[in-house]
Amino acid sequence: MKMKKAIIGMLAGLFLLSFAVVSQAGLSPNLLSNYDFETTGLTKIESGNLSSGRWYIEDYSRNWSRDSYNGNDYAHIITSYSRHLFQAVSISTAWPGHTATAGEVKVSFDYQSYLGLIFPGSFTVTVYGYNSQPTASNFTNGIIIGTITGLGSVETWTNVSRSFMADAGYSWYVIDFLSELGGVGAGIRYLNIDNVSLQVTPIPAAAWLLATGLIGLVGVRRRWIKS
Ligand SMILES: [Ca+2]
Repeated sequence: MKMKKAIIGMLAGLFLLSFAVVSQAGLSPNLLSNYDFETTGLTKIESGNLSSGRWYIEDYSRNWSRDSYNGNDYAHIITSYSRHLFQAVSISTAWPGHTATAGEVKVSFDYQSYLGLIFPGSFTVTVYGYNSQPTASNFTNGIIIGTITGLGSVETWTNVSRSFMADAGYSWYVIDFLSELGGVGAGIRYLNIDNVSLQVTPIPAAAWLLATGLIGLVGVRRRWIKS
């Protein structure tokens, strides 16, 4: 009897532990590639599927580009037009062995800008979730997980960090920066973006296996007690 109680206690403990592992997995590492813009340029979007981990821009003359100051590279735009800078991320590619689940999605980035004094502009950051690979024609048609608006002009680099709740775990995410800089006559309007991160709540594959395995063990134990 003592033995049986000890085994039951041990199984219960492991069972609770497995759920603790699943629920306390925390946020993933940064899923974005070239998040600091130091390594590769920005790709002009074409038709077809978007590749995971690449910064895309549309095919315009006045557009986002990679700029540099004092040895630091960043994404830069100087225009009064609406222009997208975005990256698509496949969870399975960006972090093998993990699946994003319903829960926290965290965005962080640094920016520096002059958005216009007479006709002040703005920029918007949106995170989308997708259940399949996004394409060049639907990169802003995903399920909106969160939007950041109302960011003003800042002379010095400033960090913005926000967390959103996703209603489901998506297989793909898109983070999109949309410039809407101030109107003509408002002086020089520019926006710089650097050090972007996107993190999601993960479930490690090992934790799932442990949890399902232990559910199976509890079933065995029940049969053992009955007999
Ligand atoms: Ca940088």
